[in-house]
Amino acid sequence: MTSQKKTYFVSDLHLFSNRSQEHRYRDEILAKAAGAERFVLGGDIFDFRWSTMASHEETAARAAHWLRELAMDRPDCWFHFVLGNHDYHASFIERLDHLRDRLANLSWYPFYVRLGSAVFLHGDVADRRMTAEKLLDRRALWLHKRKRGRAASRLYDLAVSGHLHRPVVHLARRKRTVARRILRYLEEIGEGPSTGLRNVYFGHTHVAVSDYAFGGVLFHNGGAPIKGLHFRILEAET
Ligand SMILES: [Mn+2]
Repeated sequence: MTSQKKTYFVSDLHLFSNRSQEHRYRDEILAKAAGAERFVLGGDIFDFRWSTMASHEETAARAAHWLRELAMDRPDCWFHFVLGNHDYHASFIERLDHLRDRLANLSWYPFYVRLGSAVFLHGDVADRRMTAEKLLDRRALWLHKRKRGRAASRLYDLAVSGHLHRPVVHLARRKRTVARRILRYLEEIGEGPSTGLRNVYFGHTHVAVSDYAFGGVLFHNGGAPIKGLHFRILEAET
């Protein structure tokens, strides 16, 4: 891999929610994109569920603006935008085709993107045993999901600042379960190890994982830029 051919992966920025510390990493994202061939944004980049904006329309407009600015600032980098559950909102999805048509370096995908020997996906497929069809059904629940109110949001922030949401027990077992479910899904959609799959990059769980081997594939997760959690921008092997 030459220095001009780098691919980066980031997920779970949860922009527009109180808990996001995306601003601490903005410069790093821009700097890495400057030297990269590709940058995969792996879902929950924007958070419609916990947005502090007045309406979904405003969140969608700001999300589109953020994406457009990023792509225009770094025209030599191709941005692959994969939706997560928190940005799988109708008001935003409506804008994505328009955005892609106007920008030369943006693609978007509802569930995953395959680049060479790697798959990039959000990871909510690992919430339970899931097929592609079940994932579609579950995601449909997010399309018109209402914003959470201010009180719920405040309680959530308190939980976050108290680290109550921190993943705790049986982490090793959890990691294996997540890897197994993702792999089963990938096999079902025809992207399994027999097709040359070597690396899987995912988010959603907010638990940083690197080089976790399962079923002949390596799994990686950059975590999330939320207080108390580990986060990093991953360089991907494709
Ligand atoms: Mn998620």
